[in-house]
Amino acid sequence: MTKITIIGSEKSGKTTLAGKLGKKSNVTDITMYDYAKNDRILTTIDATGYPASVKALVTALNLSDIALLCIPPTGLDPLSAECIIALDLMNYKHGIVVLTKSDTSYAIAQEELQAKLKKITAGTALENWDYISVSTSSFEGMEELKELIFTVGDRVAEELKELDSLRPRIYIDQSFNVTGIGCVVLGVTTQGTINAKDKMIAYPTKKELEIRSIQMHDVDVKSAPAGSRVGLALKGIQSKDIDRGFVVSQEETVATDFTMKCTLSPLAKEFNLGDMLHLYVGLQSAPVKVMEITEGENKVEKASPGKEYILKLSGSKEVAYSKEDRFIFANLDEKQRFIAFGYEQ
Ligand SMILES: Nc1nc2c(ncn2[C@@H]2O[C@H](COP(=O)(O)OP(=O)(O)O)[C@@H](O)[C@H]2O)c(=O)[nH]1
Ligand SMILES: [Mg+2]
Repeated sequence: MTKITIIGSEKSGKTTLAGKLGKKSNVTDITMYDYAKNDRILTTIDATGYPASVKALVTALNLSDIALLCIPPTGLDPLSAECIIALDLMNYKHGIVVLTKSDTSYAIAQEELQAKLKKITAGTALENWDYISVSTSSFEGMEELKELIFTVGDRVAEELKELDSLRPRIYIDQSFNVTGIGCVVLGVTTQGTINAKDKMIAYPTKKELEIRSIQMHDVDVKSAPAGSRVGLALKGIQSKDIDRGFVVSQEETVATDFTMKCTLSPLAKEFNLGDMLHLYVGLQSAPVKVMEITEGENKVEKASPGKEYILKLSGSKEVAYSKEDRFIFANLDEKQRFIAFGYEQ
């Protein structure tokens, strides 16, 4: 099972490409496309809510293992630059840079674009990503792209195996009521193995539940390993009590205020004490106010690009997370919105 997200700037060919990789299944601010052939299952997400919504981008990426960054022949623009900064702050390890609309360009120009992008992304999370030129009009590169996705997918599958034995966690992205079955949720097991009859808890509200049954790609299964996209019928909870962003797990921390060790992107704008930021963890987001900024031993008034700080942040929305979760921060008032990553202290 391979899960990818297609991102990039507007009109870079994302939606057209997603439509060539699978069958459209549901639409919110992220649109999913499914493909299944033999033992190859691919879920493609088009982060349709982006660029209006930063959350749509982070949600899509956190539901996937591989990112496809689409760059058209016109090259980088502020939105694709913002995507690169987001991927780097998320330390997004697996991805492919897709040079789209190759039918409207020349081989030499594509080579130059690739060289330029390699230079720009040196030292970032995108450093070792593969590059491929594709056209959804002439179909150039389309078969190679599918092969490449599954090759990278095999690498991801190996890594996910190591997460099987950890305690199970599921990021929930949809919940609804099915007549005769009850509460059904869709989501991704980010670590651990889940089994039918497992008793778990929905965070942040801490409601107990039991997994009645598990489906993977519409097929009933008894258990699902780390990295699976699953549909779960749940017992003991109603669909109105669980929503996008919830974490189903056995133990999470729930908080509204945070003390975070944060690293600002070198490409971020500075921010000040008292500013409102947005934090993102898993599929959740929350506005938080910067209450204290500490640099080394000293309390300071502002945080500057490329530096590390301890931040005290205060919000009012409950967020569920675990110690090892990487938080991403955005300042929605800036043009380039992604500014930092951090870990709870
Ligand atoms: N010539 C050419 N046009 C393309 C290709 N892919 C997409 N387009 C066109 O580019 C425009 C934007 O595509 P779309 O998929 O909506 O881009 P998005 O905004 O990134 O989702 C549309 O008019 C597409 O028909 C391609 O490979 N070749
Ligand atoms: Mg689109």
